[in-house]
Amino acid sequence: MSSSNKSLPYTTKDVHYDNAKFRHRSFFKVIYQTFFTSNVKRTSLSCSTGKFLSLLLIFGIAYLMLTHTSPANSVTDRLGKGVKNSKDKLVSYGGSRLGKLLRKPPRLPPRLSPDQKGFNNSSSHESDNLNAGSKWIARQQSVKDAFIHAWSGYTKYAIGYDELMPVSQHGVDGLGGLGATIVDALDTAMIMGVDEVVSEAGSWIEKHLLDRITKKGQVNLFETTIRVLGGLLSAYHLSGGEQGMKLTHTGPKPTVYLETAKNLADRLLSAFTSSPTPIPFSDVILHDSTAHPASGGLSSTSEVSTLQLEFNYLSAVSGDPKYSIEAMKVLEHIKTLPKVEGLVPIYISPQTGEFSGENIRLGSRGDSYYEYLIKVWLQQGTARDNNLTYLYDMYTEAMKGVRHRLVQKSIPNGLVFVGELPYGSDGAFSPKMDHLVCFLSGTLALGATKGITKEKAMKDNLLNFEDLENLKLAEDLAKTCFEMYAVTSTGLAPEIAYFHTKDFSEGGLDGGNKSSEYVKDIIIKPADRHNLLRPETVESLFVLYRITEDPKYREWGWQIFEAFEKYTKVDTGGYSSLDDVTTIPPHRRDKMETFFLGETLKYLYLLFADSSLIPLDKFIFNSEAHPFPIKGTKNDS
Ligand code: DMJ
Repeated sequence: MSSSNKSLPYTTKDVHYDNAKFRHRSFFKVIYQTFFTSNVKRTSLSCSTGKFLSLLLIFGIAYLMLTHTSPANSVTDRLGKGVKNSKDKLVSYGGSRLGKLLRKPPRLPPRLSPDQKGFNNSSSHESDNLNAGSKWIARQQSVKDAFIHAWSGYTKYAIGYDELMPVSQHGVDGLGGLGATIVDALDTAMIMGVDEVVSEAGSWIEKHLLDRITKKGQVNLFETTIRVLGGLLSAYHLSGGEQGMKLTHTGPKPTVYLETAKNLADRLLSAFTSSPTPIPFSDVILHDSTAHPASGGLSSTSEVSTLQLEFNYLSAVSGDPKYSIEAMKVLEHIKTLPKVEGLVPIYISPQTGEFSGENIRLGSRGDSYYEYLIKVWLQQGTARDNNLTYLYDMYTEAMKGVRHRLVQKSIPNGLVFVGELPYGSDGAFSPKMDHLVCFLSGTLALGATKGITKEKAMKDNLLNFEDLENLKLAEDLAKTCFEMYAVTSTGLAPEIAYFHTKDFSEGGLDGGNKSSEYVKDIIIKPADRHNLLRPETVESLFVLYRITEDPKYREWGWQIFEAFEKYTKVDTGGYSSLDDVTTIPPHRRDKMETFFLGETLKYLYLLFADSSLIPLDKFIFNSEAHPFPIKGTKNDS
């Protein structure tokens, strides 16, 4: 695939950007070069008509120079100053009416975000590359605009609350009241270079978060770890902590993020230490550092196994091993439990340490167990091969199990999907796939090449049979996840889809887009038609684009982004989840989930960015898209 990509219209190289093309040249240099370095021009100067026309041209240009006032700051700058939507991009250039008539917009370089600087265009198809590069830079800018619009709604109506209700213009504390949107969004703002948001979010954290942590009540261990602890830790690294990247020069000192993270984690540790087994309780009372099981007593398998990247990284940067030790006990314990070809039930008991029930799926409550097996191993970097190989083995076995037990193809058009075993290994297969399962495509690709491109991995002979199988499944699954969007009237995926198979069919429940080739393959039940602005598909498109360099993943991501813009954007600020993606106009649910800023927009931005921004062989993204450096790598991008 990747070798053939070389001849496609755009590859990662195409986003390389030759800033020299737009280097500033002075007015006099332009005139000099125009009239005294070209033979043709010299000839024209030698006849009197030519001289007259030349003088006219010089006066014309001089007139424009004098009447010209600089355009308002660049789009990037204006966005940084709070411009809220693309309509506001129409700016007045000033000057006289004649000037306006004569003047073309100056050919200025697009303002580059930190990541876009230093591109080096060495391709022979320079202008094609430049066009393709400009196209993706413009699209990246649109995602940044969307982020600023989302943030502006949140700050207007919900600052300090966990989430924004953009339609009713309220805030709501659905995650325990730690201002989750602020912490989840912070590193996205750093990556996008939106300094105003970095500074606003950073100072809110500095002023309020510690106080909230010491006073608030019940929080969910998993949600608080991936969103708040994860967000603080990546902000610590990206703002220069641990000699990290220093993507930003604004906001508080990195140690503010680290100290807040430590205080929070010290309280979260009670979920581990109060449990009679290595499986933590699901809920923590922050103000008194106590913990208890969820009602019903069980923890979700994905929740207890999706804490380790965060706790490991905190141990690494704080120098205190206690966080890592407690979190890793969970995986060491799960290693000893019986499984079905590496697949595990979605519930586990903190009281007994055993799995509970037989329901096996890679959707809700199961998903990130599989994600963290490989990511925690990858996080070890250079220490991978002498440490934690059991995680790699568990992952490899589980993915074989997925391919053997859970993967089927739809009819009539053969979309590859991952179904469920709700009654365990001996029960019937269910052709149900949560949108959440779409994370798997990216994880499979990452696990196969360990973050380098497929082309390089193939050239260096690094892919074994399992890797190739997993990569193939990753690509097939990404297609299916994309078609889950394309098959609906709105172009947005439902929360859950069913697939038409020889054993399962239900008429009249299609997504509404009759022109989709897959309208008969994908079944959407009325109760599953909502869309929560989830990230999993664009997350996988981002990873697959980085690994395969196939531009179709970028085009798919753009199509999804446009649908979000069209149907979920709320004019007054923010984006809203939807009740039904199969009807137009879709009814809005009035909720902007924190992961829309923390994950969805971040992954879209990175999908359109140069691959040197947060490279996948140097960073590992936690389940909420917060990047942590891989051990032993130097992150100087
Ligand atoms: C996020 O909070 C995380 O990605 C989590 O692991 C699963 N679900 C949501 C987004 O859909």
